[in-house]
Amino acid sequence: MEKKITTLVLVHQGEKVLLGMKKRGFGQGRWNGFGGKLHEGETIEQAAKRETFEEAGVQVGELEKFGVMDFYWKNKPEFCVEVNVFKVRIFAGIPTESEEMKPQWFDLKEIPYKEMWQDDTYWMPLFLNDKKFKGKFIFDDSDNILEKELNEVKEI
Ligand code: 6U4
Repeated sequence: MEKKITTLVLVHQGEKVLLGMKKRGFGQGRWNGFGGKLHEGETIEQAAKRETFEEAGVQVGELEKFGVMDFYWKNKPEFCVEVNVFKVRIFAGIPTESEEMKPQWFDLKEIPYKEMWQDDTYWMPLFLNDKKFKGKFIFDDSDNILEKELNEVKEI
């Protein structure tokens, strides 16, 4: 099994959330939080902070872990992406476009689900209501969801 451990950071302040348009690589063309793979020797939290700074130019405060999900593709059964989702409420700096991401604030009523990973439709409402979750999703070759499992949990 080839498992890719990744991080995903969403800055959530009151009625708005900071997302970034992914300009290249995995998930290109979709709005998402900031994050990526771990560098050698890094903890998941260190990687989450580093990626958020590299991609959006902001230094984040305390990270709260909100979810862990495993993503599989039906035609690539040996491959799995684990996404560790964090919420950040405090940050320093001005969100700034990078080579990888174009950051933008979204009102909670205007989250662009049609231009996001399909799984976001399911877990984002939990996340925005401060609920923690664990999940597993299986996609087809076009990243449409074939199977899903998503559960609210007390602790991650
Ligand atoms: P590099 O090393 O820059 O080529 P890149 O192609 O940018 O990597 P990666 O793997 O570092 O991508 O990061 C992928 C990002 O996408 C992580 O923040 C996790 C996130 N992600 C992956 N699958 C997702 C999914 N189904 N739903 C979601 N986020 C996902 O909301």
